[in-house]
Amino acid sequence: MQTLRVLNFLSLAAGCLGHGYMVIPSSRTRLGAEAGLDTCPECTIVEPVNAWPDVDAAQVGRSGPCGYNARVSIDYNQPSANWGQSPVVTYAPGDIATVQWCVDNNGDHGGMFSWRICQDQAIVDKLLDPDYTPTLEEKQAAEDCFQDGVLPCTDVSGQDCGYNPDCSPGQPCYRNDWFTCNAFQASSRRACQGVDNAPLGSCFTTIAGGYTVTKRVRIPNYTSDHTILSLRWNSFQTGQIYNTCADIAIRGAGTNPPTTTTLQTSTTQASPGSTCAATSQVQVTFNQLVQTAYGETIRLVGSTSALGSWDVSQGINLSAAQYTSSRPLWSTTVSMTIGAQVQYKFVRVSSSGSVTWESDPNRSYTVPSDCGRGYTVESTWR
Ligand SMILES: [Cu+2]
Repeated sequence: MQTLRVLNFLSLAAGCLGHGYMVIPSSRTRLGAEAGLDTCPECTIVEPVNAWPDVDAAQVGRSGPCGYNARVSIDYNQPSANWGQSPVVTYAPGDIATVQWCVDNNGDHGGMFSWRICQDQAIVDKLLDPDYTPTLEEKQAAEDCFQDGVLPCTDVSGQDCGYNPDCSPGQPCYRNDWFTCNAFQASSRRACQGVDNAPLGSCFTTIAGGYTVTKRVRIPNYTSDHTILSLRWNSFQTGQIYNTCADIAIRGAGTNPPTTTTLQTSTTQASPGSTCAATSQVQVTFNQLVQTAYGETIRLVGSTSALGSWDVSQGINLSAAQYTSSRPLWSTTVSMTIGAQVQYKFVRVSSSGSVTWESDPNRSYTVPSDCGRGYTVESTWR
């Protein structure tokens, strides 16, 4: 295995093995991985390019705003049976949305990233036709539109919007409308993994495990029944850019399907939200990545009566309906009271009934107070 890794390493001109991709909302690349078609979602990359210090300079070529994964020859700028046919989430204009990407432990190159929406439907439509592969010119035109549609960090009140510590005043990267990773060489909380400081494995990558990178963006006052949210990450360490995208809708107010937040941000994410009654319930989905043997089940047990009051026999069984070898997902959705503060753990129950608890400390979660939405908590067995 070690020999194989060295050979792989030498065969890559830029010499790095893993990078990053959008996970929330669910990107075309994530869907490609979950469908088993993309064996390295974090490897959707455009290189070699000038990625730093001028973060706008590079042409995107075949990568377009949605990315091209050369490892598996998938062009994510074109919808397929598994992605791109319909929105994965509906936002309302002006919504504050929690968004997240995942950086691989072996390719955390630092730098800066931006979240973008192109407000020209005719341009975006080129990326929404399953029977059409956009040309290089159309991909670049789309990328230019997305760059004009950066969702500034500074549009979300209370959000820290810093300057990249690897960029000096006067350089084109010295801007805080984009989001920044931490200093590439920082001794603690380094580079992009330092943004959330989440544990290794807090999101899925194929090479060395991922770290979440979570931010909030303001959805523009623009409506579309089907458009695209694009993430662009310009790496500081290497001449590489990573583009990924998700299919979204922006319309009206009200009918929002579940959107997702993560454990790492849930306590700071509680927005004032709508004027729902204090006793209102919201649907919270718990997604737990845990490898299990045949006959084992995973159960959610916690401090509230809905979670069994720490009695394993009263806990909630998770479903393995979405479990695959590449993504061992156990999941359940629970109705919870807004604002409630809960502590919980997952337990593994063997076919004989013996119980294994997760390690300490207890997990904690504050149910957000915006009752118009559902929420998802992503975690990995520990
Ligand atoms: Cu890389």
